[in-house]
Amino acid sequence: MKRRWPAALAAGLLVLLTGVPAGAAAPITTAIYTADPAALVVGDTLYLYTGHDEAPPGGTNFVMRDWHVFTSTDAATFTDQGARLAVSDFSWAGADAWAGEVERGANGKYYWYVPVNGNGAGWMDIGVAVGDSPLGPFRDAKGGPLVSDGTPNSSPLNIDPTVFTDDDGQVYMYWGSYYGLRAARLNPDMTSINGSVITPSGVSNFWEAPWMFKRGGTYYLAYAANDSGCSAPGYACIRYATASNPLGPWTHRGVVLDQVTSTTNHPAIIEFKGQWYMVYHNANAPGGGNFRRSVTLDKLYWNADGTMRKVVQTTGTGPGNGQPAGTNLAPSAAASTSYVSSWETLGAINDGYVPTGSADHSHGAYGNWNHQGTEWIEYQWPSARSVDRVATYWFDDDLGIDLPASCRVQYWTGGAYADVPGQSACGVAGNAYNVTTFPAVSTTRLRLNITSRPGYSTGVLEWMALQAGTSSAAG
Ligand code: FUB
Repeated sequence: MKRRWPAALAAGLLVLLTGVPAGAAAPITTAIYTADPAALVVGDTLYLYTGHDEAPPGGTNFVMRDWHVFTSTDAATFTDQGARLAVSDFSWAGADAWAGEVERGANGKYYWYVPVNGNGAGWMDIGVAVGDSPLGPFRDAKGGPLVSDGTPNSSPLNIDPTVFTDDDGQVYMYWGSYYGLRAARLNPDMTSINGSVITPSGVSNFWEAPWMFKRGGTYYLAYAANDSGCSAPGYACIRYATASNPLGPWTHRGVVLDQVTSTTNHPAIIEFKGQWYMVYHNANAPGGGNFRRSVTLDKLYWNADGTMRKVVQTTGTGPGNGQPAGTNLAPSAAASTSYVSSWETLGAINDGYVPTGSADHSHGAYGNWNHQGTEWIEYQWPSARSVDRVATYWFDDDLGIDLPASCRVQYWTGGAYADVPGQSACGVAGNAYNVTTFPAVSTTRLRLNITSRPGYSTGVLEWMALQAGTSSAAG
């Protein structure tokens, strides 16, 4: 057995947190502790391959012996298919079932790449198991490590493989930790490296946990970073980079997930049934902690320029604080306005946050102080959307911004703005979602005209545009 990763480094650990903050995402299970998700879609099923935290309460190091598979057909309810791979399946390893990923080979078999603490010289190694289906059964595909400390130009810590198959069939693997990102081509056998291990460039502040995917013609690499620009000391955030070549050079694009309640974090980003998701872990399950983590997921939205919006960590349990049910089309729209104060944030109105009250400025707010009279906010989509209600959560700072006197919903007819016909009263209550309903309109632009009370300006914390005919928050 080789040496263990010291706890303080393993988790970047300086602080133990077990509290569950309001607004934190719900775990896929509370029956066991799970970590380090990888996601795969096969047919109509979303598979999550996770680590399994078994540290005792108050434990100060990872106890991880096996990996579980969870399945879902709606990305809301997950079934634990049990432990489908274990350290004991690798005769040459003895501990530490850390973060793995499954990829389908050209031969139709499923390859599960995992870091384990091998019995030979060095530290963590990467092994690979193979199975005939996404649920296995899996067996060691190689009889020894695919990557070890003996691999030329390997990472200072050979963990966290992410495996990606390009459109031309070439398979790539990225991996590493301790700021040591590495990449290589795999051979068609999926169990050997083709050529040299490279050190990719441009992946700013890389710490560990890479996740590679492609959207359109662009390659994306999300990864855990732990720099002071994104997280408290000892905690990770998730940054990402893009490239036009699968081996880089990469261009850093920013933070896609803020720090969570566990010191570590580990992303998987995937499209399932037309919706993108960020799958990650935190310490939010009852009794959770840095070594008793839980996997969760939240919706991920894109900007028109191909950048990712920062993921909003939600309860995942449906509407909260009076939030109306239904598919909210606002996060996928581009927002604009007649005027926003330079210190306020227009993007707050469609970030999906559930305000705790009209003074809740914690996720920013749209505000137009010191303008008075009528101003507007607007959503625009690249193609027409069918909307039959909006819900407005007003911002009121008890200073210059107050609840409005009135409001009106308008839509773009193709040549001009017009009041949405048949709309119900446009509510101006504080501390609540004000829902305005109307017969469905199909439009590329929706506008909210807001008229202030005399002497005040107006503001909005959240403006939902609900897809016609939807009533489920999961939509
Ligand atoms: O779960 C053990 C390690 O912690 C993983 O390999 C890292 O990604 C971090 O989540």
